[in-house]
Amino acid sequence: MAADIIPGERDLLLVVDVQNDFCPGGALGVPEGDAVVPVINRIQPGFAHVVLTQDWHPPGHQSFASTHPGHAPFETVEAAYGPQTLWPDHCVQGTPGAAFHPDLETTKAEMIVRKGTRAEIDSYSAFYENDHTTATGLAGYLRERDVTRVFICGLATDYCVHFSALDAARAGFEAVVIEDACRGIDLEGSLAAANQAMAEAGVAFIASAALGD
Ligand code: VGL
Ligand code: ZN
Repeated sequence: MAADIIPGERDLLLVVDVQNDFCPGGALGVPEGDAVVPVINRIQPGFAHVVLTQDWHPPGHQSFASTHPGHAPFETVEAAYGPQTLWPDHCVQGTPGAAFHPDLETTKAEMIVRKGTRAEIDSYSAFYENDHTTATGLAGYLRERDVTRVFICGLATDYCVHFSALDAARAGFEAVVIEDACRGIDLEGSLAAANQAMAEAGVAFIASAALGD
């Protein structure tokens, strides 16, 4: 089948959080999370630019249920910047759980964005921390490199992929989610809500088969 989309010099592949802790057996394992690895490896050579993100929390991070006595994972608490879902301890800086999945091709990446690095604030998006004002620097990087369209894949569809796609669109980039290169957590309908929010924000959805190789 002929490819519908041939990525060019102004396109970038953003690979979100393909880390051991988000794969089955990890601290916050996403169902079939590891299934994205061969898909992402297959499409990477078609992109001139690849950036990876890595969830990278210090011990005792604000998003960990263990930091909030009396609270359990997947409950919600009120943080200074709004509601915060509490997670099992995950992606602790320098631990094996925070490492990329061992089969993920990482040599092509031009940059790795680490996020959620400050103890007091979470960051789902690759662009802004959850206060929606503290920038990671990724938007500036993309503008300086003349990138206009961002293809997004990885984990989890309803959290870090979702918020990265919304912020990419808000920052003025074309945002395209590669659906079969993502998997979601789906906490209380979060996947359907995320898909709706992305569609309303003008995010496009494609299958990896639509990309030229
Ligand atoms: C993520 C929950 C907590 C993600 C990161 O990568 O989607 N989800 N930290
Ligand atoms: Zn996290």
